[in-house]
Amino acid sequence: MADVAMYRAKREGRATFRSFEPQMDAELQLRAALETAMREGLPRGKFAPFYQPIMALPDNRLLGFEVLARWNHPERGLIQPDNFISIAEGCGLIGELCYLLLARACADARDWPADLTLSINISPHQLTDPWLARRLLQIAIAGGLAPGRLVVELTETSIVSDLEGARTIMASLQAAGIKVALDDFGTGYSSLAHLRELMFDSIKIDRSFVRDMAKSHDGELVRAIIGMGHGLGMPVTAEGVETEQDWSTLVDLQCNHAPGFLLGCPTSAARALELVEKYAHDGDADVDDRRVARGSR
Ligand code: G
Ligand code: G
Ligand code: MN
Repeated sequence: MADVAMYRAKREGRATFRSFEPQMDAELQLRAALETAMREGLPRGKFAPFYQPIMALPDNRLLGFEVLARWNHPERGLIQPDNFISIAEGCGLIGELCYLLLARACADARDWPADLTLSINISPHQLTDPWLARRLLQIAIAGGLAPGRLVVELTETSIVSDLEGARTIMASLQAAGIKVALDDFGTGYSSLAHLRELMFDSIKIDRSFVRDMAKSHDGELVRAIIGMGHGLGMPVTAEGVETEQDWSTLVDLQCNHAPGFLLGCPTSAARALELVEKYAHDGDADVDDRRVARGSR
């Protein structure tokens, strides 16, 4: 309980003195209620994967999907992960959530072409789980997903908090053929030493760099990260492509992969399947237009 007061004091500056206040009490009660609801909802299928398409540039081929957790709360409706991931981490449910989502995602992916990838997010807390790599592999195989189609996303922050754990887990994952991506690159305690020591299969540039590419020197940083990734033999993903301008800049910079609201928002399994079918059959009209427009430049 005192943790909340301490964290809040930290957030608001070290000199701040905080005691329990009615508002904080409400915050605690909400957290406790969500935790209880989560324990009940997890085994009852209330957590579902949403899917955000990841496209290959420059031709906008559908490469696969990132799995993003959604909670179908009986009273509160669809809850976004920012509101429950930290609770799941705090009460030790994050691993179970991850495994459940992966199992469901493998089942959904059975209806997709066999070359599409599935990317899942791994929380820093999971790096201490010695069974992580084995469980992920088991679930993928049981679900009919070839390990080479699974991409595990680790954030820089999680690597910094446990470099040795990250190294061990990456080695096990990669030995099994599972790919490992460095997520949110540029926002954690970035260190090039991590890129030297850990052989990631790809780098995902954090969307904060992509957002301001046109307005600031972030564009140069994106260019440099892409160059660095390619120099190391890794494809580079740019997160958060929201405008046509972002898209064409990234094509010019030879960025390899991109998710973003321009290309598709996180969506249900049913809508993801529609998307898969649309791309498999006739491609996307908007994308074709864009390709034509670029070709005639
Ligand atoms: O889905 P959204 O689109 O709102 O996700 C918000 C944040 O929550 C992102 O940083 C994303 O990585 C994280 N997130 C979403 N789903 C999961 C999950 O299953 N596990 C973990 N650890 N993080 C997730
Ligand atoms: O890297 P991470 O796992 O944090 O990324 C997933 C998060 O990014 C999810 O919250 C997803 O909804 C969000 N996201 C994906 N594409 C875009 C985009 O184009 N713009 C913004 N603002 N957020 C995006
Ligand atoms: Mn991610």
